[in-house]
Amino acid sequence: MAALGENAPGLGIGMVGYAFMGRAHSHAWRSVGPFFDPPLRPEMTALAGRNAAKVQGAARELGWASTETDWKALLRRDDIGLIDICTPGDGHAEIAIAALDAGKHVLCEKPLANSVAEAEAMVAAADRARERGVRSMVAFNYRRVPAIALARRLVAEGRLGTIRHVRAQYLQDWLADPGAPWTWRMDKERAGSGALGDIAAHIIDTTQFVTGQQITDVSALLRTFVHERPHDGGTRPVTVDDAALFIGRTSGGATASFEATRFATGRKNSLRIELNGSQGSLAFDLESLNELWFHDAAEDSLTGGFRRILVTEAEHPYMAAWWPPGHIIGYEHTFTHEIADLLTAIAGGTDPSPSFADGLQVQRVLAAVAESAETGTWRTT
Ligand code: SOE
Repeated sequence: MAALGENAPGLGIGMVGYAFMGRAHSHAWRSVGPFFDPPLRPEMTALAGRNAAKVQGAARELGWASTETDWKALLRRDDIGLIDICTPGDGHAEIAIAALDAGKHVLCEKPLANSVAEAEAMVAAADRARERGVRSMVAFNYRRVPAIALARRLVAEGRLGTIRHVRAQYLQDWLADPGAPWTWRMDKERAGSGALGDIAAHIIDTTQFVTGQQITDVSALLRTFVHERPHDGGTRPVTVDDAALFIGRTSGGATASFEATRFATGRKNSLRIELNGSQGSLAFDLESLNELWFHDAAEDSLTGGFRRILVTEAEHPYMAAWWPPGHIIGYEHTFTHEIADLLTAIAGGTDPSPSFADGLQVQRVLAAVAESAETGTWRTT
């Protein structure tokens, strides 16, 4: 009997970067075949990074067959058909545009870029490439949490009626200690922004994905609590926000509030979203990612109320590929789902989602939030 995926055509992958996201993506490239039997068989062909010794070590550890010290070398290789960009934001536009123009499919980490202008140039490159059958996707992995995909389905089926409120938060605490070291994530040049681009971008995308509506205008507050952090025996300035708060309206007439912070002591990676509609509500927290809470307003008040859906049934999005009901999954699986969907779209000749255009829409919201915080006025996206 043929092993799963044995007859599927191969697709060589070249990945740039091997830190946190590179490790998460490597795990997904390794696990997608056995569990999803995708129509293209990914080959972990080459890993790129500037430091030869470090990139070779990372390739051995993560399962990549070869290495390059210049990402441009990946684009010249015939055995590579897709570039996976896991660098800080300041590298996204240059690498993605060059890769698409070289005829390579692209998967790019979020946020799509460090500015709207860069994101627009990336969308233009994606449009040019699409005409040649070359595809692109921005990696908002939380769309692929089964409970979040289920929430979108329930909203689309009208189970909530008209959405009136969205309440979205992304709470972390890894910077609450002023002694926590400086990293590139605190540098505006490299990261674009702080909590705003890193984690508010996720709740913006999640809101737009689940509701099927766009955020149209915002009023915002950005705050930096710690202005310098330890680095190389001295300190370095923090040039980004530590927390981003904003309210907004959506294209479907809902009101929305957003809070993203790295200073919520005790909250480690809590992406929460609650929707209240005319016929019901939904609530989710990433720290309990196998659960979706649902309230059906039609139920009688004696026994009605929020009830927990354990999102592990074969009928639930993505779950048929994994374990029997009740056998929960985790953070890393969201990346496997993302890559399974990407490979299916490429093989089927369709556009994967979220597209670079979706990434640009998120970028416009990020820019509107930054402008609103600076000017103290409402801004449209
Ligand atoms: C760091 O804040 C970070 O790793 C983000 O960059 C990721 O996108 C998020 O999934 C978890 O937190």
